[in-house]
Amino acid sequence: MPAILLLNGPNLNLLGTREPATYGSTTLADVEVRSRATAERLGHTLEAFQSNHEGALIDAIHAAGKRFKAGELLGVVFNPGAYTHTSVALHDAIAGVAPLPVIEVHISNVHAREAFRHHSYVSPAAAGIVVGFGVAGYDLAIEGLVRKTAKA
Ligand code: CA2
Repeated sequence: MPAILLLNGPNLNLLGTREPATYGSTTLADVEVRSRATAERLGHTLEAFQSNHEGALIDAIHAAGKRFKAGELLGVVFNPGAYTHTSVALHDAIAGVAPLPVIEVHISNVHAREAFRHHSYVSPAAAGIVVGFGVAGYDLAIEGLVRKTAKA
């Protein structure tokens, strides 16, 4: 069974250590453990990568595209953090490896926050979007990815 890649962008390594009112008190390590359990329950392995660097995230998406082509990867669950609202380069990276399915996740409801969080450069290239369910959104995104890619 192909693997699922869980990708997290800038500052998400701080999850569970600050701003609990917005992001909760679960750490990124906890999220990765829970996501792995969800993926395995659905018959997939999970690989996790976090970076604070835009180029490293782009490289990870390019590598995921190659592995998707080789049949080794089902898709990507991606929280691009603040790069969501700034990065044409991430948009182009995801569009450039189509049809690799990328599910965009946001822990908080970005639409209920500051106006600068309302626009996403990633969303037009994403296969699906999960917003505002707290860290449970990662599990919902894994489930959505598996359902979306299920062979009839
Ligand atoms: O709601 C989300 O998941 C976000 O992608 C999180 C980003 C934010 O810039 C987006 O607008 C929405 C911020 C990630 C920073 O995470 C932290 C977690 C704990 C403490 C400090 C930062």
